[in-house]
Amino acid sequence: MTPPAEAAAGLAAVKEVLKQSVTKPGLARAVVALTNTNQPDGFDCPGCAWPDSASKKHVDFCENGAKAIADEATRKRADATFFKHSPISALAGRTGQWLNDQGRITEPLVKRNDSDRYEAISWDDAFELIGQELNALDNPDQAAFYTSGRTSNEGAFLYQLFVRQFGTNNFPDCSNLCHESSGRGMTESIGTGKGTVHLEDFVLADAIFILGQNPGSNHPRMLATLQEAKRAGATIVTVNPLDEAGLKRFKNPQEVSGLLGKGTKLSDLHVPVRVNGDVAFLKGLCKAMLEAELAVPGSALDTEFINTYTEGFTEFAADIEQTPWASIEKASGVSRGLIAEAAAIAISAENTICCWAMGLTQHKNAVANIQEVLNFLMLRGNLGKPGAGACPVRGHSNVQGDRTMGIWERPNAALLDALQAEFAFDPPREHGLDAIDTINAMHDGMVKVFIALGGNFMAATPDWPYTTKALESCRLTVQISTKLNRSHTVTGEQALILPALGRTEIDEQRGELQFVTVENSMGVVSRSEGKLKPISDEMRSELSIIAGMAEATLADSGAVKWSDLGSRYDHVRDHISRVIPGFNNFNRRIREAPRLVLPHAVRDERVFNTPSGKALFTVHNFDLPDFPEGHYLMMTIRSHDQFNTTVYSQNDRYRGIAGSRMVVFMAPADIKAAGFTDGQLLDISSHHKGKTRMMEGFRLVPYAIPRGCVATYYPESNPLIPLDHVADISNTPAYKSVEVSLKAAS
Ligand SMILES: Nc1nc2c(c(=O)[nH]1)N[C@H]1C(S)=C(S)[C@@H](COP(=O)(O)OP(=O)(O)OC[C@H]3O[C@@H](n4cnc5c(=O)[nH]c(N)nc54)[C@H](O)[C@@H]3O)O[C@H]1N2
Ligand SMILES: Nc1nc2c(c(=O)[nH]1)N[C@H]1C(S)=C(S)[C@@H](COP(=O)(O)OP(=O)(O)OC[C@H]3O[C@@H](n4cnc5c(=O)[nH]c(N)nc54)[C@H](O)[C@@H]3O)O[C@H]1N2
Ligand SMILES: [Mo]
Repeated sequence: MTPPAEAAAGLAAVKEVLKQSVTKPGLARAVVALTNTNQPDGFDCPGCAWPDSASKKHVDFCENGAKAIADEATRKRADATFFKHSPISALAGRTGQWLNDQGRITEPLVKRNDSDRYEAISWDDAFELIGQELNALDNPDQAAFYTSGRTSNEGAFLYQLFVRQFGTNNFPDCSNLCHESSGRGMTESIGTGKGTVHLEDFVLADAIFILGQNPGSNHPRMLATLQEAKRAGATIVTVNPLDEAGLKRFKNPQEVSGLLGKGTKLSDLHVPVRVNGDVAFLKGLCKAMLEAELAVPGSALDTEFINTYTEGFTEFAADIEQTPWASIEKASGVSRGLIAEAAAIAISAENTICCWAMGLTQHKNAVANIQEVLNFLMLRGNLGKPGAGACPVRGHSNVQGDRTMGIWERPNAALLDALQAEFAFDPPREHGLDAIDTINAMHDGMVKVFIALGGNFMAATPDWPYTTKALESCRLTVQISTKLNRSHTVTGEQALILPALGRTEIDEQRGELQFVTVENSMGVVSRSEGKLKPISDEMRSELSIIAGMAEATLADSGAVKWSDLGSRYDHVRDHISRVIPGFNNFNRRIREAPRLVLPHAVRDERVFNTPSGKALFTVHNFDLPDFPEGHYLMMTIRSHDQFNTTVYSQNDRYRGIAGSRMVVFMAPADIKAAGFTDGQLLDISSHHKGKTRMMEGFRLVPYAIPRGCVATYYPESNPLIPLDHVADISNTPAYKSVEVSLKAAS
């Protein structure tokens, strides 16, 4: 434990890039990879979904993008020989970090009935097994098809076509675990689930509120955008239980002053909200603005916008008026004075952007969080004008595109009609299972085949013992993966691992180089073409794997020749251009210009596609924290050295942690009150609906976090997360609102 950092990036980031690049892919491969990252003729960084810079830069990657690339570009191989010597039961005892460190999966593998080992299998036999098992089901709804957010647009489109032709909408995906609450809240309030800003809006913003997001670690390229915005005069407010280093100062590694100087101050006002205190805080913010308007009419609200474009304001204002300051302060943990300071910044700003991520979306009342952000923005007309808007910052690099392409368990009729017209089949109309419902369905024997296009479903989801049992109840589990992870150690009766090419790799099909496309967090589509030679000839592209599974399961039909679609991505794009809105003439346009901007009704035209055609003010209540003595609210967060379940090291540089991720952050005053000592080993129990889950061995770290709140790292603490503790409406696990108690390790 050392004191937390006061600034992000700088020389330390450059050193880390070099270290990772030399040790994993080697310098030569690393140079090819990094000079092609986020370049028009190169590939999209497989890290986060923050947009590339519009102006051409020679270097457009960050420390953590470089880590993700090095991790994929490694020359190390987990091949059949490795698996021969590694029974699955032994792998199950290893850490996620160790599993990932074994290298790339380089050939298809099978675990047969009653075997404890993976062994090599040919691609044809693997596809045949999948086809047989899928076709042996009583009905298509007995299979579920997971997607993680690295899949390309073309891969996602082909996958949903396969699955819908097979006959189900069971599409659990990482969105269900991530920004689902944003999508649901935004769609109801403003008629779109996508963010309403562009990268170019940031330099036009007067105020930027960043809520529940840690861009220094999870979207480091965003810091350069914030730096530009600051230089253009923006004021930044951060709302977060932790005063994250990355939001304090930024040392831009691409500027001499960033490497050697103090860097740029980013946050002007930090609001240390209690975990899950955001509804109360945002209501306080709105209350202060309404009070200012009452005192001096015309001073704080954009009444013209409210009257022309919204409905529900009267009920909203009445509810805010009735909400006492005392309960706002108590539930948010923020003083009225500090709320007033934040409100003053909002009122003096002509244009305000709100950015948010998992700190808002992973709570029981997460949809309410998002809708309160929209209420706040609407008060001053901050939707559909330059320099202002809602910016849900997406996680995986193509998670937004996967949804656009139809990876959704609740497809709308327009998509299904378009698929029907294009491919002449009857797509299933009933909604399918999301991630949490899939786990329950597997557990109860309703789903028997589980196929995952990327990701690490088992480790990313709550309640590992329950999820393990669910996966083990399947007849067949299939993981299409680049790297070994915990999900490969938890199998159905039979299991397959199918090795996929990654973003960084050359994808040649029938002698022709292929490229794919991705959509960033701001609705801009760009092409991505890998440049590295794959380390094994046995790895296949996601599209060709999907086509192989489909061909073995379904026959070709008039419009669909699977092997053609799996090897000619232009043909997939032709279908996309006719099925998905905004993609007309896709092949031509994506070749003519490096970026294709998708239309967006709110941003482009101030049109709100809600049933009434107006943006909706919504009313939400909040609970006062009322845990029994000795209980705390736990959030689970990412370190600086991981990408989701892929852990690169045991360190978290900005928070001053080295050597272990099994730590629990707690306020010094709470440590004292509980009679604990710094560095002590604790056991943590979570409590939900009468059920207790316990984990041993967390080291206690005193940290500046609001009282009554604690933090641990994801995914290590996922066994503590109750599966049935989810967000209302969006069904996203409340990973950041877990009631826990702590006791000295026995
Ligand atoms: N390097 C790297 N990049 C990543 C990822 C990664 O793991 N590593 N993951 C990718 C993915 S899929 C995603 S979704 C994003 C995640 O990006 P983030 O959302 O930034 O990640 P988290 O660490 O989950 O937590 C976000 C922040 O929310 C705060 N927080 C927690 N609870 C609350 C609350 O109740 N209220 C408020 N206001 N704040 C709260 C935490 O203190 C933390 O700073 O990043 C993406 N990019
Ligand atoms: N407690 C807690 N749990 C959480 C969260 C949290 O904040 N707290 N966050 C949630 C969020 S926001 C998310 S998005 C999920 C993430 O859930 P997932 O997306 O399921 O998990 P990842 O860790 O990103 O998946 C990593 C694996 O993907 C595979 N992979 C990587 N690249 C590729 C590729 O190009 N193709 C293929 N086919 N496979 C590839 C590799 O085998 C790697 O091991 O976790 C969720 N779980
Ligand atoms: Mo995510």
